[in-house]
Amino acid sequence: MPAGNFPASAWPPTSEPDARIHVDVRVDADARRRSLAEDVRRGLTATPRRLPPKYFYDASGSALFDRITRLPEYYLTRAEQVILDARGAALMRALRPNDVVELGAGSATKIRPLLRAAPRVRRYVPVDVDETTMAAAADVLIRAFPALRVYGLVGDFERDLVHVPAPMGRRVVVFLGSTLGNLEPPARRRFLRSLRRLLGTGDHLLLGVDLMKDPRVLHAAYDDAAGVTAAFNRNVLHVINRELDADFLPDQFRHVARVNEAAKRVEMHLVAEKAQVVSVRALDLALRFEPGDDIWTESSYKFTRPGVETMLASADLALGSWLTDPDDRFALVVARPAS
Ligand code: AVJ
Repeated sequence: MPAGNFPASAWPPTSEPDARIHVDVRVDADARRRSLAEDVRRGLTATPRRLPPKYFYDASGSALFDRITRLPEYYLTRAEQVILDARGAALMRALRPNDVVELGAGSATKIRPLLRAAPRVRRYVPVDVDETTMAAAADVLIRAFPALRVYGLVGDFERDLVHVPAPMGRRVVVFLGSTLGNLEPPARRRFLRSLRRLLGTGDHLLLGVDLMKDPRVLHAAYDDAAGVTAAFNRNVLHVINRELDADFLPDQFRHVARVNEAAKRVEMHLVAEKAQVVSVRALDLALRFEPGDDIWTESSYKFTRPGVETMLASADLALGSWLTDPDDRFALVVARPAS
């Protein structure tokens, strides 16, 4: 490429922010620490003690989750990928989006083959809390798709969907990985209603959900033999130690995964093995734990087709297609506005 027409300072062009990438930061490290502080104070002074699962995902938590997705027991990611590989491209060709919004986009690897099958997509809107990962993903994507613009929204999908820009033509909102299952039913309904506001006539939602199944299979997926999920669970205590100047001894908490069949969810808990007093200095808070005391760190809800239909209806959404893997472990759901 000739550099002759550019002033020396504008070359090489890699030092310039690309005009096809725009990043809107709605939550920075400080805002995140404040919401962690509030959630830790509320959750750890309540009965039962609990912590929201979104704080697992700092750099080491995200790396641990990545390892989880490759564990033999953790079937979710592979089952979803089987469906995406077999049906994703045809689905995108049928939905013909111009605008793709992805919630919890991460490194945007699942979306690439879908974008390949949707040549009319002009804009990709990833929503994620991790700005660094998003910036790197945006860079890779605009190279792979020369006609694509990326409008990154750095934020919390439970709070910041109002900042998703107005649609640029026909829209598909993508929410994969059964992350929806981490929300308790009331929060899930609120979230789906705010998601519904992103959709108009002719737009669709592509949703990945893990299905209810044999409790032994579920239990193994959340209590793997190599102990990666245990480390992932304990990581939230490392996050609190670092961000809020606390002194949890994570190794003195036992990882417990419990299948609650009636509630159709897998719960993760951290159970104190020894008596301890933990100080959370940034909150001026002292917490006493006796052996057996429990912190409920995650619910991972498992779905059924009728359950999904009811849930969608409560957010004015209607089920379109229901695609599962050959073992019926996971479903890729296509939904559209019901009215
Ligand atoms: C990322 C929410 C889908 O609930 O299965 C993995 C997180 N927790 N192992 C899930 C998780 C324990 C995961 N999601």
